[in-house]
Amino acid sequence: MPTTAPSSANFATSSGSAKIYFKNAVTSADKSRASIELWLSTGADGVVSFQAYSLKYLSTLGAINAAGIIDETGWGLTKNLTSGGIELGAYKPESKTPLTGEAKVATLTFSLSELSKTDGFWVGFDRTQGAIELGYQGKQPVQYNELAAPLNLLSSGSALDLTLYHWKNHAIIADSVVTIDSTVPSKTAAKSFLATGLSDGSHNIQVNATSADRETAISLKDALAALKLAIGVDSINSSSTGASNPASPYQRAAADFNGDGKVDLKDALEILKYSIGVTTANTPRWQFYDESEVIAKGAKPAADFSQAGKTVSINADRNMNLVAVLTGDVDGS
Ligand SMILES: [Ca+2]
Ligand SMILES: [Ca+2]
Repeated sequence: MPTTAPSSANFATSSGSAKIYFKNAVTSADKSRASIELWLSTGADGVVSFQAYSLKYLSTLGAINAAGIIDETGWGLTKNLTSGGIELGAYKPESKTPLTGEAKVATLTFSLSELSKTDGFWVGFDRTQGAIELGYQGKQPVQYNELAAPLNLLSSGSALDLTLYHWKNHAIIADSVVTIDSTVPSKTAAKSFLATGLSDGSHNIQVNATSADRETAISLKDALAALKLAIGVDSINSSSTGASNPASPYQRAAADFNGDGKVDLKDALEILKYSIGVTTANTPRWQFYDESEVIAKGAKPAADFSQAGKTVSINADRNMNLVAVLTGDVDGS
């Protein structure tokens, strides 16, 4: 199960900044093995050496073994494993160029004992045990000896992978501002939002889109569609074919322009005003609904994740799809 990597430190270098951090912590399902990667973000200067004398793995029982430290950088990696501590040193061979960008320094792999599973197992930098040092070509090395709290690999929590898509054309929406318990999740290659290391229990998810395209999406057709819904005609003409189709729950949500929970003539009138450029009390707003919400016939979805967000219970890794609705854009054009 992946976790967050809270243990990291920033270095000020002569021409920028560098960072050392953990990522990609994985604990096997039976909690018998754990691994974590140590990464370096080099900043503007090329790094030629790396030394850490303060890397610790901590167990109340001392029943942990380091199964291996694997150098994947192409550099020589020296290592010294002591009881509960790991010293790492990496040096650039003459044939190699300085490290720039993001570089994986090492993968640390641990076998875990039965007892450590209940008592916990930690890996991190012990700030009392010495510095981390980054060496730069022709420049003074920089040191850092304060790091965030160690990472408990056995309390790694759950991951939430959140995908947002438009209700009509199913286009993925990736420019939204997503927060989970006030933390911004990372964006994946698939344009979803991934939060990891979530503890069991309730979490607040907020989604607020910043997407443009509001003016052009809202036209007279939307005002007419809202008008039909307001007078009880539960069908809407397709923006592309003109065919009359039953209104979808998301169209009802889009038609409630003033957000008072019902679709009436006030909404139709405001959408009409907006479409012709008259100032309105309400403006188009993106709303997001859980795809799995059960919606009664003729109703609209109720749980909007925009603004204050919604509370979701998370007890295992899960994917969640949220359907995006732009208020006022009733036909989804
Ligand atoms: Ca309304
Ligand atoms: Ca429209």
